[in-house]
Amino acid sequence: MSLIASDHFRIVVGLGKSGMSLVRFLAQQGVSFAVADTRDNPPELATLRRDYPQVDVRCGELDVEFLCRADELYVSPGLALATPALQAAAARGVKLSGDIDLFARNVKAPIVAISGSNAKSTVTTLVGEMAVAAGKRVAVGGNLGTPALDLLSDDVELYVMELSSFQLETTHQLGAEVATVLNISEDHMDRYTGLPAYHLAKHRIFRGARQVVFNRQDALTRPLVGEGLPCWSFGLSAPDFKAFGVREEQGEKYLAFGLQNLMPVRELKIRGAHNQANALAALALGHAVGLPFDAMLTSLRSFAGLEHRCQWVRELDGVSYYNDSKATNVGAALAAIDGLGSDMHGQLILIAGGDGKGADFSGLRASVAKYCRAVVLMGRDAGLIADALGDAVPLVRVSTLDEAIAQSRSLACAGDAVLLSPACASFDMFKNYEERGHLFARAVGALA
Ligand code: UMA
Ligand code: ADP
Repeated sequence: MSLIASDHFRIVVGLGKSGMSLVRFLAQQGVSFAVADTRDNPPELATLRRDYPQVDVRCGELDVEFLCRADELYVSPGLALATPALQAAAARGVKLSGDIDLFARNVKAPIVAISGSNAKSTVTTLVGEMAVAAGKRVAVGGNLGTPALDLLSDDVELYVMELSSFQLETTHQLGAEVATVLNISEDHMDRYTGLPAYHLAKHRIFRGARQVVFNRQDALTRPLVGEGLPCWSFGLSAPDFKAFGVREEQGEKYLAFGLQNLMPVRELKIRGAHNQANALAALALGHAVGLPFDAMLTSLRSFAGLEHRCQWVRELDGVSYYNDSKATNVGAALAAIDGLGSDMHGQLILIAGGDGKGADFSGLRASVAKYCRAVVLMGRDAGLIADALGDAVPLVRVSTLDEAIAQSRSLACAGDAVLLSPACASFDMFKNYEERGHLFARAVGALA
């Protein structure tokens, strides 16, 4: 039975992937709704017209009077809630929600909910693989891959959901079995008034949660929840009771839970200290929903990481090349620089730059000075990064990715690594971070 009122009128605002999943869900529920999108030709328009020709769809500038016909607007994550037409509708009593809120109202199995500035996709995928290894019928998606509403099924025993701050802004009550914010660092500052607003959006993930997982090395991830709620922590320090961490014994480092050593860190295929933290977070989340350690450790031993996340591409002339195109903010690039830099003998040639989304790049300076031989800068905000790095290391400005690779190659010495970890979104030069990563991997693969 759906928990959706049949006498209400709804408007789906935004006709991208999540908007189209809302359309499918609402149509299946047999309730009345319309669609609006600020774009003249939104990505799913043809599909909507083909599959749901009866649905009223308005493209172009949002019409407040039209929006106010609805009791509730389901706003796409790509559209800022600060959009004046949405605010005008809200001021007139229209409720603003999103696909995750509707998902939460209709879901029948426990949810593992994962947010954070970085590592969401890695941890979400890992927990999903752990659940599969444990024999669970699991659905994995959200901000990653399949939109939440498309995953709803009576067969599913566990949902593992990656949730972005944009999705959480429109989620009133999630009710996850376990929820986490993995880490918080500046991102999407073009959509938020500052870090506090971004932090508030992320922490909505804890609404109605029955258990929480937090990062004890990042105070901003700790929820303000009432006493009595089970809390599990993870971090790279040695673990205490109900905590996951790294313990060193006789020169061997172990992933550990409380007093129990679970497996040697060297058995992980994913590289860098940041990935040890990710493995521990996944263990904590899996443990909270009752996944057995055996199955979880089997998954950890075989998980080779996701494409474009500190992905090893090749070695040439003693220099390794890594594709970390998914590092679209400063925190992610820092994790890659620190994680790889501390794990190798040579130095890094960092390729960075792109659309900085209003970020402050000064946080890169200390790690760049410590681990980089040089930085090659490209893209729209190359100048801002150059200003923030100052004279920490030699800087080279280029205008194409191919030039960046050629320059990096000539700067690198045997034992070094060339790391594409831009600290920026890609949209100024590429379709998306995947295209940037693929072009990098292809060009590096072609070097003779
Ligand atoms: N847009 C308009 N007018 C509208 C609606 C959208 O101009 O009326 C534009 C916006 O510039 C926006 C773009 O369209 O950036 C896409 O927005 P959308 O809401 O149509 O996006 P969807 O296709 O529904 O995809 C969304 C998520 N996109 C965003 O949050 C921007 C996808 O996350 C997610 O996979 C998908 O729902 C399914 O749940 C992508 C993403 O980039 C991967 N997420 C950000 C991130 O990971 O950093 C948060
Ligand atoms: P998200 O889905 O949050 O963007 P991903 O798993 O796709 O996260 O990883 C994005 C980027 O974050 C990668 O480029 C990776 O180098 C970086 N990263 C991975 N783990 C961590 C971590 N624990 N802390 C900070 N950055 C990380």
